[in-house]
Amino acid sequence: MKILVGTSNLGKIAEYKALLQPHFDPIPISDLKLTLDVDETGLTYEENALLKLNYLKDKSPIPIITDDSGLEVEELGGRPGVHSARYSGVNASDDSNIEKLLLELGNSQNRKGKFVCTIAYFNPLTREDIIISQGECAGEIITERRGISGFGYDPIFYVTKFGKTLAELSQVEKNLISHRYEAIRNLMKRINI
Ligand code: ITT
Repeated sequence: MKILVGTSNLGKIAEYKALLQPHFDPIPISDLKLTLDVDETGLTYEENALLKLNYLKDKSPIPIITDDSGLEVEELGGRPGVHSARYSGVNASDDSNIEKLLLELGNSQNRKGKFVCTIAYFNPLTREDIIISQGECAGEIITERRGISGFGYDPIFYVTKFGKTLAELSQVEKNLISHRYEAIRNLMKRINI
């Protein structure tokens, strides 16, 4: 079954392509000539995932998933959190976001952090209730970038179990442990796949 992956983030699209197969055939919004013009004004991941879902809900003839995700750093009281994408300003890049985070964290000893992903799912064919699912991935923020794969904060997010940052893992390895993987797994259970 086809599924619309409601994101304009190319890194997320690549991961969802792998995570959703073989159960779903993931379709990017550009294939349906759609864009995601949504102001992410929500205070929680769920609110933002729902803002994106509701924007696409009546435009898509096929099931849709949207997500809102972010990095929560313990020492920073959970920041950047829902503001992760635009942490360093409206024209933020992955690089400028990392730069700001490393500056803020400085030499702090507590470098624990976690990625959180909240998915919203709706099937316009059955019109059953929207399903929300969540996943998390724990790690530590290192002081320098390592690795080139993935996206966002991956180069500074160290996963003890692998002894590597997420950007040093292959996509297959990241997809075995990531917050997005866990959220998808929880979603699949809810829709009996
Ligand atoms: P869409 O709203 O179009 O989906 P976005 O990038 O704005 O794209 P979010 O609002 O959910 O998406 O922001 C998530 C940000 O959190 C993302 O831009 C990264 O900076 C960070 N992030 C989320 N998941 C990540 C991951 O797996 N690896 C690294 N950084 C991640």
